[in-house]
Amino acid sequence: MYTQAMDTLGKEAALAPVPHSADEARLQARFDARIDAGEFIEAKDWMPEHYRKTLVRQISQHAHSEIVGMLPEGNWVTRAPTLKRKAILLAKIQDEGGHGLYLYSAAETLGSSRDEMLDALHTGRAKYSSIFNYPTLTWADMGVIGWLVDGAAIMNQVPICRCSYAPYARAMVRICREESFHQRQGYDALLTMMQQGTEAQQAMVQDAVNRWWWPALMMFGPPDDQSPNSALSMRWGIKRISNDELRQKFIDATVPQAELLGVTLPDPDLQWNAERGHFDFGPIDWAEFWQVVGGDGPCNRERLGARVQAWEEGAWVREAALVHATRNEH
Ligand code: BYC
Repeated sequence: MYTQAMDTLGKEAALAPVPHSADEARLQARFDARIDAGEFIEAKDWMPEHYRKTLVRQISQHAHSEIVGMLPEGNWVTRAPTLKRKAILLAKIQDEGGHGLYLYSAAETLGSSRDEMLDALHTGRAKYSSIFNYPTLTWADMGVIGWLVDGAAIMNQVPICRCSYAPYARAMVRICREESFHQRQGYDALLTMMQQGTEAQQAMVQDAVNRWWWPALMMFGPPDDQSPNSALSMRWGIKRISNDELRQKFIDATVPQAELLGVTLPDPDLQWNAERGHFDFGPIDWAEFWQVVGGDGPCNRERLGARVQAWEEGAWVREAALVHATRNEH
């Protein structure tokens, strides 16, 4: 699997746009040398146009994921089982709003306005993580989102703290710290239900794990040999670890946690492979992934509809803020 992926990455890296002039070639060579030396790129530094575009795409999609990710959890704020769980859930959702703001700010340093990015989200041109197009049916889903979804997010995002684009890397440091709290609170909620709960509550946890396991594995993106953006993103130090490698690391870390929790993961092919030093796992339904990414998942319309409605209903706030800012100029 890995050899094939590396071959593909090599071929695609050759597709990097060629410089238009001798000047650009010189700047490009200097940029490549800085990347090779592990230096960070700042907003005012010269960068290839494709690097800028790739970053705006990834960072804005990441920001969209954070704010759309607030919606499935928002569904449970009024139904949290205790005051403590409600306070934790509210704090987590607020953190996610904050992550969205840091990330939109990081993308703005690349010359893309927040209005442009949000317009791309609202008109369906920009993606956000496939995971948030699944419904949250029971309270156990809040725990499983923390454990598996935030767990997958951390696995993917810790390497981004070393992303070559410094404003993104800096934003990720704080985000990852908060994500660790999110993951722990989810695991803690599930542990309480599994160890102190009724049989019905334990069954609810197992049902939530069954529904979220495969979509969580899809969060890491398509297999390396079907990932069109990976080659250049790896070359430029935007991505440090490939989609498949991160997915494998996540599975290896999560299986023992599931055992401790007392739940089974819904994959009959999941077993330790001593030769590879990793867990083997069954086939992922990539047709389902592409259907959800293409806008046709269980909750895509509902999620986008909620975002558009929030944008429209917030128009008066933006207008008032603009008028206030203009008055303060005088
Ligand atoms: N969902 O060439 P590839 C969180 C798209 S967690 C939807 O491998 P790339 C949170 C991809 O955009 C989630 N689309 O792409 C957690 C590309 O399409 P475009 C957010 C996906 O960018 C808890 C196409 O498929 N995390 O925030 O090299 C609570 C081909 O893929 C997905 C991040 O965004 C997907 N799962 O790698 C609240 C982390 N996977 O754009 C919030 C930063 C792939 O060419 N992002 N696609 O039209 C990344 O690390 C990378 O963008 C990815 C994809 C690994 C996700």
